[in-house]
Amino acid sequence: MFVVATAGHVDHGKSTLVRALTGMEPDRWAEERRRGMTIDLGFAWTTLPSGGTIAFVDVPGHERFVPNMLAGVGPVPAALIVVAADEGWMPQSAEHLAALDALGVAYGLLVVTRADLADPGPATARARAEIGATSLGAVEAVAVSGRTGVGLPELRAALDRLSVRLPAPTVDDPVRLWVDRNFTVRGSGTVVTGTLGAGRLRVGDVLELAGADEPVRVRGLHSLGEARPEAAAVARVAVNLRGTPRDRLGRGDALLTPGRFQPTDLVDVRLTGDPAADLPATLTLHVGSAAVPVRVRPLGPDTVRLRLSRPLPLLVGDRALLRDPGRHHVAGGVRVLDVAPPPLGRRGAAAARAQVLAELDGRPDLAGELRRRQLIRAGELIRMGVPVHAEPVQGVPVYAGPVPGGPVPGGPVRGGPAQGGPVYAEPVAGDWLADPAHWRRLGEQLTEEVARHAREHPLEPGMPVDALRQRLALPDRVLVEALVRPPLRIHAGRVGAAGADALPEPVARAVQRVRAEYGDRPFRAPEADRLVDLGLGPREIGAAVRAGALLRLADNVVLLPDALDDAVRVLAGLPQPFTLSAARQALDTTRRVAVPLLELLDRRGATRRLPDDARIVVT
Ligand SMILES: Nc1nc2c(ncn2[C@@H]2O[C@H](COP(=O)(O)OP(=O)(O)OP(=O)(O)O)[C@@H](O)[C@H]2O)c(=O)[nH]1
Ligand SMILES: [Mg+2]
Repeated sequence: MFVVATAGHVDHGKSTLVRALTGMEPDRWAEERRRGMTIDLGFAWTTLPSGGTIAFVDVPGHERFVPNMLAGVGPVPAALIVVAADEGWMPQSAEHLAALDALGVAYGLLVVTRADLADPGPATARARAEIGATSLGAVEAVAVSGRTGVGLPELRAALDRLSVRLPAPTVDDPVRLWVDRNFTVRGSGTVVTGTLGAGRLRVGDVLELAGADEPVRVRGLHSLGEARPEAAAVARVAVNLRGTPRDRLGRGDALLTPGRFQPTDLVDVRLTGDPAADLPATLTLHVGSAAVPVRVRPLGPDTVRLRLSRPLPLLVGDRALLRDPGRHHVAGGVRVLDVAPPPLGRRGAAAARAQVLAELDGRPDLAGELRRRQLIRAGELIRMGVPVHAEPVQGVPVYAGPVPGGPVPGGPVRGGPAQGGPVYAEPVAGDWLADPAHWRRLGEQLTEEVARHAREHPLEPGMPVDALRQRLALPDRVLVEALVRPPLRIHAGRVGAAGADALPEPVARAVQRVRAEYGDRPFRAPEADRLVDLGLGPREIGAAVRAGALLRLADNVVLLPDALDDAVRVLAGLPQPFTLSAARQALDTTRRVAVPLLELLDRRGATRRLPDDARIVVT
């Protein structure tokens, strides 16, 4: 199917033309028919000589209804510009053309109507000149009369030629269906209609409604008046939603493929065309079928920041237009450069931002986004309209990880030039992507932080991962873990040099002294004041225990680590079972050591305590 919107001044014969071509009535309302004037969008379709189907979105020409006109043309890629031979170029001819130009519409035809009333020559010449200066460029022109039917066969043939020039629709792209109408069908519930510009809809699909938390489910689909299991772009569609009340959505809302869009109320854009130097501070942004008041903050010569009064599911590269509703004037076209721009807090930030924006053209650029954002989740980039799988990126290796938001359309998830598949940026951890230079710097910073921590806390076995995450201002622990490279390693939630749990020099010396003094009476523990003399406080003892250099039986009761095995050997030589007193004498020690030592052996299963408090060695 091929969808085309009409455009042109009031009463120039747009609806008459659609009626003549399709045999259908585009003016749906009684009031429209009574007043002989289109107020809201109309829809009709027919078959072309080639056999292809064409659907029309018929728009109102009256200046009061320009917002309705914009909701109709917003999602449609081709236009039928209608000019009456007897009236010629008029104000809304100009305003509609300016809107098409602002939206970047590149395909169209000029139809000079009412050719039975006047020579179509002058109107054709003027309109051609005006259209030639816009995104539409040189267009074919056909003179017709809706009254006599003259020129209609030529127009049908011209529409066929236009349809084959249109770019092939991207049916694998995510769906963003801008709603242009909603109504209720008895027995079925809420139905919304729109022009499906990309992607594919199926009965049973679950979609997101931008701005609402709950998903919506496609209960039924109609296209060209018939129920269908599936509709692929480009198409006019009517979508029956299961369980969604009609007042939940209307014109300007969008139905979305889940996980592929992130509604935003702050965007940086480039003004296209001939933007006025003194743009009003408040304008209306028209995109898709939506019209949203925005606050305009100038940044560079042709770049501005827009604060939307409600979030819209916008993508980098989207075309839109700004209109001054008071002055009936298209203030300019808009190309979205950034849908998640940084705040402009500090002094000079706006000027710096203008410089960044000067480099952007609205084409998604993965390497550039990574350079500017340094660290970002792949899913977030995809939701901005920046594919992480499109182009080989200089200096960014092949991505072999999962792509969030479901399978990537148009190719396998694993790929690379060797397999002829798409090329991906490689996540550094999870689905985090990093600018390679930034990632290298973070690695260096981590090494420095760990070294500094080791100097300042020599008794600790490395720096806690969470402390590192905070020092490096990283949003996720997995990033810290991914940055750790040998000789550093992660052990028990800390990052340190392998052997960072080895003993600091003074502690090692103190342990050496214990060994020298107590080696020949291994079950005698140094008294508390002796430990103090040796410089073994609780922290030093903790470090020595972690390093396996001392064995802690209780507070301030430590033995050399081999004492445990020796004790079992000695106790096994006693008549079984044996008492605490027998054990104490055999080990040549005091109750201070014997009690916790036997309890430790019990816990380890080397000895067992009997009901009468005697013990046996478990063999
Ligand atoms: N003689 C003659 N009259 C025409 C022709 N086309 C349209 N008209 C008349 O012009 C008037 C306006 O036609 P419409 O088709 O309603 O014009 P429109 O462009 O749809 O108007 P809006 O939707 O209000 O912008 C009607 O009275 C039509 O009968 C034509 O080719 N020849
Ligand atoms: Mg009309």
